[in-house]
Amino acid sequence: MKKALITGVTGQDGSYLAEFLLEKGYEVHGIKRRASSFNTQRVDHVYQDPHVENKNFILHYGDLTDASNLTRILQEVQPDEVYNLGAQSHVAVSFEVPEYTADVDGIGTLRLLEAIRLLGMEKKVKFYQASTSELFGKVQEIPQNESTPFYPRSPYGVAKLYAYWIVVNYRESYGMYACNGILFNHESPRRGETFVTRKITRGISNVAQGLEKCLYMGNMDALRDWGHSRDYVRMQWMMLQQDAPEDFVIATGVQHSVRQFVEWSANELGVTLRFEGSGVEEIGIVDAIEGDKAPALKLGDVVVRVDPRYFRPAEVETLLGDPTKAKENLGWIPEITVQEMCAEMVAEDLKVAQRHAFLKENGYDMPVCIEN
Ligand code: NDP
Ligand code: GDR
Repeated sequence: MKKALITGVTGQDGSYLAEFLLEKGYEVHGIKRRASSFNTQRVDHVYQDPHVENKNFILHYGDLTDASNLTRILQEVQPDEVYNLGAQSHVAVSFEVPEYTADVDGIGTLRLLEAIRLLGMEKKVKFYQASTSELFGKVQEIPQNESTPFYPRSPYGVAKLYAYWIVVNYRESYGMYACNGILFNHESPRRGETFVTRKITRGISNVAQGLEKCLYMGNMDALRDWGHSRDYVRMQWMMLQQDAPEDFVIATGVQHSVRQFVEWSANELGVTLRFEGSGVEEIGIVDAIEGDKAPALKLGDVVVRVDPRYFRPAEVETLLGDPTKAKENLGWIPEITVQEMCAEMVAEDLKVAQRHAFLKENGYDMPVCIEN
């Protein structure tokens, strides 16, 4: 039985990757952080009672800032494959915690690689690094592929640039099977609530259910190449099944604006609301339909206001990936379209909003967290 170790197992990708590897018959080990409240919601469905024999999903407390902890876990687990998905992954937040972001996302990668090397495991372990399209930042060519020059635009992007190069360096210096997946944005119903797609699907669902008054947005003109996390974790595994390590761009090759994503979500929700028999007028909404870029949002659907507090000190305006190498060399093709993904996300968030609204109507008012 192959063993995998996943940092960031409690995150969006970590949870889908754990499911995927368990289905493939792996013994999966994950590193979770100690938190003051439960933080394993995304993997609770694959959690196994620690009292059960022959478990194949095992969580370890740990942190990418703690080298001795990483060394001990690696020694204990003796993994065949290590997936380094752990990170302070929010670009806007990285401007507020730049040093921590550098420590976890940049030096954390070095700590893991160095622990593997010091334990003499560098010829045995295959290492996957969660690199990012944020490396391209202020893009130098369109679309971006494996040879496009990097120009990161945030402390997050710069930290991930260090991680990218240290992975290349350990591959070249020590012959490690180590590779970078340069992944473009990928989302799902498990996406963190403050990334833009989830903020939209959750926010509009809440507004529709009367739980919030308005959706406040930042730069609605930003362009992204969005895929589904489930498709992208498959590719993370595929990258480690080759004879030789290589870096790959993982993207759909299709680009849309944030505004477009708002429009799809509203349209998805509009259908659902009419189906439920509660007229869109009851949502009591709209306003930010601006200029000739106006989306097909209907007046009365949903209030969307632009709030400059969500602008970033330096913005990545446009990202569009060229996944030709992944398609040709590995036969990887994304199966879920961005529209299908949006529909899935809206459906999940609407269910949650409906539960909250039901409880509220029946006197059990639960606060809805609107931090974004
Ligand atoms: P998430 O933010 O959902 O998950 C990040 C994970 O890292 C969480 O499990 C988090 O733990 C953990 N983590 C945070 N800080 C530390 C730390 N100090 N030590 C150990 N673990 C830590 O991210 P995604 O799942 O979306 O992304 C996975 C990886 O892929 C990240 O490295 C991200 O930067 C990168 N990436 C993501 C893309 C995307 O579009 N999703 C695109 C390209 C790259 P906790 O749950 O406790 O917070
Ligand atoms: P990104 O994702 O920065 O690309 O990083 P995010 O969803 O946060 O932003 C995408 C674009 O939307 C614009 N935007 C807003 N973003 C947020 N979060 N909130 C808003 O209200 C808002 N309004 C507009 C942003 O300015 C941006 O242009 C994600 C993360 O998963 C990284 O870890 C990963 O490396 C990259 O994707 C690829």
